[in-house]
Amino acid sequence: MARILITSAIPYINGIKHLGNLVGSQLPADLYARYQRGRGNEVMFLCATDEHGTPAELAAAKADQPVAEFCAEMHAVQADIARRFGLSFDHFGRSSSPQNHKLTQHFAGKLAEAGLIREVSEKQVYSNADGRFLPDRYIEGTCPNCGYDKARGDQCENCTKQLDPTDLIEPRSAISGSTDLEVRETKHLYLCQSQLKDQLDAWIDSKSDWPILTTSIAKKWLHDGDGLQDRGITRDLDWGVPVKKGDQEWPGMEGKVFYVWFDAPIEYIACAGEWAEANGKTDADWERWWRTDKGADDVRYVQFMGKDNVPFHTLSFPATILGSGEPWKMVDHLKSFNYLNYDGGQFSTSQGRGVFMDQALEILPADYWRWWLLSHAPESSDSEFTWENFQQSVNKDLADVLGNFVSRITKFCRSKFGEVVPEGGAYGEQEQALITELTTRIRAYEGHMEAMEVRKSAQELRAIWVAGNEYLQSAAPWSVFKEDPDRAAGQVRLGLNLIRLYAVLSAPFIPDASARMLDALNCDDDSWPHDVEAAVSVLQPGHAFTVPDVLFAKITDEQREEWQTRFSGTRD
Ligand code: B3M
Ligand code: ZN
Repeated sequence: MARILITSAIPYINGIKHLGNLVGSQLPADLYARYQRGRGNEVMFLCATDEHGTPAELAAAKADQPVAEFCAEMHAVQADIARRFGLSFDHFGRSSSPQNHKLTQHFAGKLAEAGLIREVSEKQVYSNADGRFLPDRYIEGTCPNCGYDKARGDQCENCTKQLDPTDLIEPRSAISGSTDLEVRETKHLYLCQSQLKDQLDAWIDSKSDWPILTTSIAKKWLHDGDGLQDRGITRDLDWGVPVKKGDQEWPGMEGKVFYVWFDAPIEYIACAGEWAEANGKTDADWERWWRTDKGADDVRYVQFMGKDNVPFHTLSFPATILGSGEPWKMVDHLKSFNYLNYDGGQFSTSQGRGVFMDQALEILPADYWRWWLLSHAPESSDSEFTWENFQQSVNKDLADVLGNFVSRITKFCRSKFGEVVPEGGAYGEQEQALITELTTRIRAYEGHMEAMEVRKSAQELRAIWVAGNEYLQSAAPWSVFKEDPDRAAGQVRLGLNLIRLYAVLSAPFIPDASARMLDALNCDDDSWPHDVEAAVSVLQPGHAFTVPDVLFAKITDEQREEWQTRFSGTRD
């Protein structure tokens, strides 16, 4: 049994995620986790909310809530939606957890001991009224370019000009509105990534099986221009992990927190500690996933993320781990995704454009979305969600191909033999041919799933469903029954067994429908079909079942048009 550690990029806390976010990390990670569990491997699948940084503070301010309270509430909301989408995390943690505070400070201490952190003096805007330094986007004023009076310190939203806070005319604090601002000198910590350049380069070179999308991004940051730059890892915010060296104070760093991108990936590790605490486990139980000196040397670690997150996972986070000099498990395979667009434009959280996870579930159950998103995952290039395409895939693949197969065979059986697997009828040549075809296809499906080729896996799965339909069409038990009921009984028995086979193979994509199929078959044997011949004989003559309700309803043109209109604008 292999041991597989899987993490998905951890979603920002600032709001409910859209379908583009979902398909770029959490959903394919879930597909892989479910598949590996289905194969009988030991899986640890971790995700969390990313709760620090300016976006969290701003979202809380907008919601008029203290940030800790906002994060706790939004975490519960995101956890609930994730559960309803069937995301089978072993733990859904929080980057604001005590475990992550401690581990982040631990890493900073180790990096400092290794001489990999330096202090830098910078000039920054201080608000006397607020008693704090202001990050760029907390400063507002009039744009020197277009005169817009709500331009932010980093950019003018009206004319898009990039700004420095000192460019603004009549700058004021976005928190209090105070104009009592001054420029002060302040110290920040920088992680000396440049010193780790050769080590990182060698590490990336050792990953010959990584997708080009991943390695090219890493190599670009390593080699382009002046090469890998040192990064500021502290910020002047209230909310975050306080800057400490292990459990020691850090002189000069009082009132500062670590930069969100420093602590967020560390949460992958801390999350395992949260999992242990939540489940009454010991430190050894989580360390066997993360410490190569404590059992993790035989773990395969796979990360899933959108392409914009690749630099942080191929350079910054590995720099933290390598620089610590400690034996932490590093990523073995990194699967990254392009973007999913929405109906001729982009999904946008800030503009509320597209379909968000909660809204999707108001319209249709998770499996409909899971199937469409995964079978159209933006792998080799960006892809696009359109309502026409969604309607077409759901109606064809799920309703016509899979749903219809299940309904036809169970109903035919009920009408001729009752709700039990019929006796008699040995499998003949046609059945053997189907078993041979399925064997080839299932091995191909496994290959694609192992390689995390999401679209190819979906295509192969669909072909497996189609093969069953074609068999049924040409075997035609409804005609055969009149002449040779015994042979028809064998065909029906095979058909019923195929439903079980499909339930097992399809579970990573459409877990609810799979469970309903097994339920209708009154069967809890969900073992993987290593031997297809044996797999289509699991349900024996005399085994009782029930005809399930319609597995997938078709999307009507009226529904499609209604949703198209409803989601054409922006949310809120
Ligand atoms: N929260 C960005 C994102 O959701 C960021 C990922 C962190 S992964 C450690 O795309
Ligand atoms: Zn402007």
